[in-house]
Amino acid sequence: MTVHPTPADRFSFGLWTVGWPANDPFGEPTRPELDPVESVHRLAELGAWGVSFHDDDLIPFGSDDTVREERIARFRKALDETGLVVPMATTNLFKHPVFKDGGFTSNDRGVRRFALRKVLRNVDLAAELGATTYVLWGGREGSETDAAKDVRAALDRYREAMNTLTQYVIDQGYNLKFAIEPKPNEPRGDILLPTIGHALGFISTLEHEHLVGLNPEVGHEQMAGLNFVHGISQALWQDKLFHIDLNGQKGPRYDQDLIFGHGDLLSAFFLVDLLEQAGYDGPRHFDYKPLRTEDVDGVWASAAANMRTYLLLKERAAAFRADPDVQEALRNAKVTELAEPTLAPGETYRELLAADADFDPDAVGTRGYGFVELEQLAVEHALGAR
Ligand SMILES: [Mn+2]
Repeated sequence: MTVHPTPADRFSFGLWTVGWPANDPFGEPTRPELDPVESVHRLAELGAWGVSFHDDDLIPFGSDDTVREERIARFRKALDETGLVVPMATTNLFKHPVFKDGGFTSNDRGVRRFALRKVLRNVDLAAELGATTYVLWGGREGSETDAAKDVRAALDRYREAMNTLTQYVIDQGYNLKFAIEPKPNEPRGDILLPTIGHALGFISTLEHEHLVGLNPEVGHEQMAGLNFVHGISQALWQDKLFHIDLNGQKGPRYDQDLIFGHGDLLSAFFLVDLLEQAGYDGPRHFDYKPLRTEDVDGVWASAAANMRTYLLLKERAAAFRADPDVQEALRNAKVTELAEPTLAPGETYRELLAADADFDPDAVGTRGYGFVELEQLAVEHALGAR
């Protein structure tokens, strides 16, 4: 099937994804470093719409102002030449040894102050480049030992950081929202705000709650054995899906960052179905790692594979929804009946209690729901068999 990504599909990639030189904890890089300018041009040629970055992806840590301005100017020129946009930016608060006990929640107050300054500085650049989402992945915010981290105090400091950042954005008049990216572990033994649910609970305690949402990643929830489609559904339900990281993962193990769909394919099918049905209009952002076995050509093949897989699943999900057999199966399974309120308009709990005689639990208990037939229809559409 021919599918061609276009900017209207709103596909975006982190500079650190295609640019990963494939070093891992056990081995050296297998590919050369990529120039961000080259990445911008190649992604645009492949039909991508946007590119995102950590401050350090663009401007090496510790650069002086001259180098900083020169790097930004080159990047901006590449954006102008290609029409690629910057929908999102983020901060590297995990690579330098200073962040070994975290950024916003390091036990060392001086580190916390340094981390906040690093984020504030890059928030200015993000706004300057037109980003509307600022992602915070707190990979080092956590611990390996319960003795060494007062988690309640750490959450106080996390909240203090978020309140400071949102106040800054309000005072500067930036059109920028923050998106927290949960992850259960890796690189820390246990990371704070480990799942979508933990992060949603935390966000509800913030001063400027409306400016803070989520950037959930497929693999991160699946590392915790959780259902990503359910998590995204709740994030959408609470109007907190500000951004999304698409990739693949094979169950609870290390963070694999596979190509989207190269993990749990059926979950990917239902995820695309959900995003398209719900009218999610944010970036379809890929946060993956091209396999360490691949050369530079393989990097671009993998970038294209992410977008192609999304578009194929989108086409398959649309066929699933349009199939009259599916629509009938959805009705038989009472999926559509769930949208009907449990109480009638104006009905009171007294009337509800009095309605006891209308319902025969034994008779209703014998009825099958037909969920298997419905799921099989989904599998057959996903396989292109219908
Ligand atoms: Mn990941």
